[in-house]
Amino acid sequence: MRWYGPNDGVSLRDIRQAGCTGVVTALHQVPVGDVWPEEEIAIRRKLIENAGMTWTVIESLPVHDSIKKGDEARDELIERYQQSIRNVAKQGLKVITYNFMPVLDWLRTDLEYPMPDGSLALRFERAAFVAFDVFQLRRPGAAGDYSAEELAAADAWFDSASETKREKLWFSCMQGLPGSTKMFTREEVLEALAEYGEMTPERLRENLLYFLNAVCPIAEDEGVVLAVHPDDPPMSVLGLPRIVSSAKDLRMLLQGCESPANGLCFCTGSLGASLQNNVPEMLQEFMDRVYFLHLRNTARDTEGNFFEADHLEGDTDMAAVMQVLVQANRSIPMRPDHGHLMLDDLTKSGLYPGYGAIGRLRGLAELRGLEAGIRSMI
Ligand code: DNO
Repeated sequence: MRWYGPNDGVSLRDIRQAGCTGVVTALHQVPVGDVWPEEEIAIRRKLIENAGMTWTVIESLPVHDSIKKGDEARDELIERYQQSIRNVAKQGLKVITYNFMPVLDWLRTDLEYPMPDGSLALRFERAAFVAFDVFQLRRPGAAGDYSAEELAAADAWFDSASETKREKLWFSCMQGLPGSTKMFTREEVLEALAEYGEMTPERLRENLLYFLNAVCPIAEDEGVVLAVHPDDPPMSVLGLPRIVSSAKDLRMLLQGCESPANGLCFCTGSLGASLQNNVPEMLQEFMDRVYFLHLRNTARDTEGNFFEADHLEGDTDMAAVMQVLVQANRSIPMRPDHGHLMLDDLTKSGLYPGYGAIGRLRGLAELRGLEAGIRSMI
């Protein structure tokens, strides 16, 4: 399971009792772009080992926006990233997860979407998101990025929303980076978006490949691999392109840097939120370069809305995914992702959205049962 560090409301003991042998974590206290100091990596590793588990997967070693934008500071920031790679390798870590989403990481419009059983899920509602962009963030030029129907739906959503609902939308969309309790401000987001200027998918991809071709040789030498997390949601957001959303994107990413250190964090939830993606087929195609797995499920519709369903429900055929994995017979670190907020977690504080203990424990237990069942049949 993912652990956000000593301030996480979920303890290492909880994670161990959920049946985990390994923990996925990051030094969230180190500002994006700074080198991860080896001593701090060692302290974190010891904490986890003292709790009876191992730490081999980092999630995430974030890539600075200068590298994504390809501005004049990028070479210096890439050198620092290379140094962090050396430092984590010295501490025995093996997989470095990162993403190439401009400005924001994953994004939802509702962090407390009620399920029929009273648990709470994460949801992305297209009309609410357009309303956020056009009426709340008031991004310059935002209205021009949407169709007349989308704008009308956003208008209707916003008109009928109570003040509390509007506030919840703002709160959900402005969550800071994972592991941070600080929300973004409107100014920060608008400024960061403006700095991207007229970014095209081609240029963003060039910047990604420039980064990969600079860091993968170091990773290879150090015996570690990189694993890119797909875009979440897998579509252009706030007027900026996203380039890790589809099978075509993944092909270009792997072909553009052929180092074996260039790999994927295959997230069935992020990829599965797009109607274009056949997740089990994609897993089969990219299996050799999958170095880390996020297994979760989404229920989606044709309008671009989705919510996070129970791990074995939703639109991705998780049994088919597990079959591909079992047949590949490789040992790949895996974690359940984004559980529902449920049972005692509903009244607990200090939890990060999607990262309560019990919902993820349920997801993990279901996935392990599915795996055991499939293994017993072959
Ligand atoms: C969401 C996570 C992502 C992921 C990063 C990787 O819960 O899957 O935040 O960790 O995008 O850099």
